[in-house]
Amino acid sequence: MRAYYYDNIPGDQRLPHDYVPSRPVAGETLENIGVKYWNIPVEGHEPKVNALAKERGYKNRDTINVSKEGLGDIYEAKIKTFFEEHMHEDEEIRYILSGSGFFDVRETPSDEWIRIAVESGDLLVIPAGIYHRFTLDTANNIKALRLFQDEPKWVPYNRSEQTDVNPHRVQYLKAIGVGA
Ligand code: KMT
Ligand code: NI
Repeated sequence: MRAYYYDNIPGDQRLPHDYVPSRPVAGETLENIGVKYWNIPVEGHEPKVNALAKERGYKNRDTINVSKEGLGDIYEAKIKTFFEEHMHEDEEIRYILSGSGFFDVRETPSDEWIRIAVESGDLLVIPAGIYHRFTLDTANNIKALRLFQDEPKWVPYNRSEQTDVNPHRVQYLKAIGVGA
């Protein structure tokens, strides 16, 4: 995992978009915005992932293969929706089994994008209420375990005036010490 501020230069979302020189983001900064991270080597990962899932109450899981081969007809549409800025009312938990990609999370109150480059062995928890998006990188494939607290549901709410007042968003801001 490597985190840095996204340069916001228009162009291919799959490119790194690292500033020159790079503006790295420290683990503490991610912690402050509620993003959690572990590295669990893929070889022999199961007991460790299971223990973490138990401890944090992740009762359900599935795997997703984001690639042309893995998604077939819905590939282009999925790539588009993954990259729309959105939030969820639950945590988004991803353990990367192979491949790589970028999760972008909004830092508040700066409203800057922080790009988190993930690869196999990375386990990322994106808190409920944070604005974020996902893209493949130029290698064009990632396989991930998706863990869920409850039913395997995944409802993205695209950022809008409504999501700004969504109770999960408001609660998130309160939890990170921003806003009321
Ligand atoms: C998501 O929710 O954005 C995804 O599932 C993206 C693929 S998981 C690496
Ligand atoms: Ni999401």
